[in-house]
Amino acid sequence: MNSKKTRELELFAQRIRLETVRALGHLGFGHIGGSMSIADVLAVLYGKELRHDPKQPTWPGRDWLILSKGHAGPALYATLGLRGFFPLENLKTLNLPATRFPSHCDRNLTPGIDMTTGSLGQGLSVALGVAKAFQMDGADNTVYAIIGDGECDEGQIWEAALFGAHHKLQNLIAFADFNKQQLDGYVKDILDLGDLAAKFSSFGWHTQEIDGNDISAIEAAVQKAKAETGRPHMIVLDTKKGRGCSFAEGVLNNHSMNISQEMMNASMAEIEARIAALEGEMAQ
Ligand SMILES: Cc1ncc(C[n+]2csc(CCOP(=O)(O)OP(=O)(O)O)c2C)c(N)n1
Repeated sequence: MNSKKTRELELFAQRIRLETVRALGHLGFGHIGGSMSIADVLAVLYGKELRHDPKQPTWPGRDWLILSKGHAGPALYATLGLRGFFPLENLKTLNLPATRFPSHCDRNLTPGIDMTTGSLGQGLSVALGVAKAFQMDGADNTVYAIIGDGECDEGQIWEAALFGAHHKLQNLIAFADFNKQQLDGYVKDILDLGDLAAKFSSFGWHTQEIDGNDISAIEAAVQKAKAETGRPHMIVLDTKKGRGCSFAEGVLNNHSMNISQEMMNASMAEIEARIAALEGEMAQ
């Protein structure tokens, strides 16, 4: 899928990265690694798949997104700001006193945030509960959830996995951001997940494993999930923590970093160059 739409989504993902680096850089620190790894899936959701209306954030007909790894809020705020839920300028208050943009997602503060998250392990259960409610109502809303790989060390994830398969919640599409790192090290060293996709399959989920920083692969996987009935969906995203941010990508200690003005400016210049190149390609 190398269509014009895919190019637009690639551009959107770069803009999400740009605004995330700007907001975190303005604050001077924050969760850069796990925000960057999900920029591509956010671009596909908010640029194409997720039914939403920025003017009515709680519109009953909307699809839901629960960002269970709530510390990656800055990437979701950048996405929502770019979609027009609120002025991007507001992200300059990120994590400051009285802000509507705390470091972790809060549904009572930020337009477009569907669940308050930050205590890992809870979001998938809530997403399945919402999906169950839509199923009982015969409603056609889809519930999306993004969980972390470190987060999969939580037992509650596996209770949720049982629940989703038992209730045949085909209206739930979850993504596991398999960036192989968590707060203070590699997931395999802290509590190894083994074959994550095989585990969800054995719990009865429809499961896919894809390059999670490849827009066209994400588009195709969501389409495939939507076509498969009778089971909840887990799309394991093989990603890089810090992806697309030169001071964070490939760095072990990139979970929450101090960010100097120089680091911010250098990273933003690189992302802006990528945006200009994509815009140039699209103009041809
Ligand atoms: C219940 C709970 N335990 C511990 C933490 C502290 N914590 C915050 S982020 C994090 C690592 C999460 O790793 P992962 O889910 O892989 O996120 P990513 O690497 O994608 O940012 C931990 C342990 C928490 N927020 N909630």
